[in-house]
Amino acid sequence: MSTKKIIIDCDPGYDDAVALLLAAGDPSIEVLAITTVAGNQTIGKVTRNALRIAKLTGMDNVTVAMGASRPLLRGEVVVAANIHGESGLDGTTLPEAEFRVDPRPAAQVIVDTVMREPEKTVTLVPIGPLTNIALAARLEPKIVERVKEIVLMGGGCHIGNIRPMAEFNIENDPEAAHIVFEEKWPITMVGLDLTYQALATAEVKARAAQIGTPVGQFLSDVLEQFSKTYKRSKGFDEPPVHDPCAVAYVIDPTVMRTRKAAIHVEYRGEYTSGMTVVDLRKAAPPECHTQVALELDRDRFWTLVLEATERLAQQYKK
Ligand code: PIR
Ligand code: CA
Repeated sequence: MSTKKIIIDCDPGYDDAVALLLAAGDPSIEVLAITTVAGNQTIGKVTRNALRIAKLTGMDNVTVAMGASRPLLRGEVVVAANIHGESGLDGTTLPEAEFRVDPRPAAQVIVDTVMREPEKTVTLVPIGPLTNIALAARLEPKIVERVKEIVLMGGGCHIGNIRPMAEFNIENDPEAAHIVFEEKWPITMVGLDLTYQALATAEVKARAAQIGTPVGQFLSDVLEQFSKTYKRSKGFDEPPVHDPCAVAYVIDPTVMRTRKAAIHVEYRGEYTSGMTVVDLRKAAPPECHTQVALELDRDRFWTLVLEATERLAQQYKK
């Protein structure tokens, strides 16, 4: 099996943490870099969380680079403390880690990594606001041709979460999202239509609790905390665990049904700013470079997450 090389651009965050576990524990994935962006919490907090998760999962040697602290044009980042808490991972336990980040900004690390690796071998997996990815595309336009694909968590075709028609990651930096979607790289949008099928059910949480290792305990705590805050803040009985869905698609694209469709980001609308407008009226033309994920094989998805977590009982060695 050939490994898939990815850069995870994240804002951990409970579900980002699960995405990192899945990437660390799946044998088909090689994590080239973890880059951070302000989103669920401020940049300092999410970067600290990323470093600590990297330590827990044995990814100590993976480059971690800090990225944008605010959107391209909008004022401050709108954090999601109501969901992820003041720390971004409230109620969970992680090992302390030195604040050792790459001296380069995230966008530069993305550019350098994509330009260093052979053409069309690196997949970008953004699971936070798209600020770093937009900056990287402007810093070195050649990366657009050079990446294999982008598989992102964000947007949705029929629903929003932060606004009626806007999803949090897109709404936090709609101008950056617009830049990313208008570049002609292949994009798979794993949005809310898909992630609302990735619910942490009682059964999933029971299976996580049974793993019985430090990483298993962390996953279990994350899912329990996420359940509590999603119930309190949004009234959901079971929380949608968004971000690992994007990683799961990289591991095995057949774990979800996707459909090719033109996608544009609305960044000027009075009520629709941050909306991803997906054209599902008819079959997309062959040159269309975007697709949307629509239907998840839930069992296979959770098996990927749980088995990856189990593997991390041993140390991460790849
Ligand atoms: C999840 C997120 C933000 C706000 C809420 N309410 C829930 C984060 C997740 O980390 C995910 O990447 C995306 N944004 C889902 O909208
Ligand atoms: Ca996220």
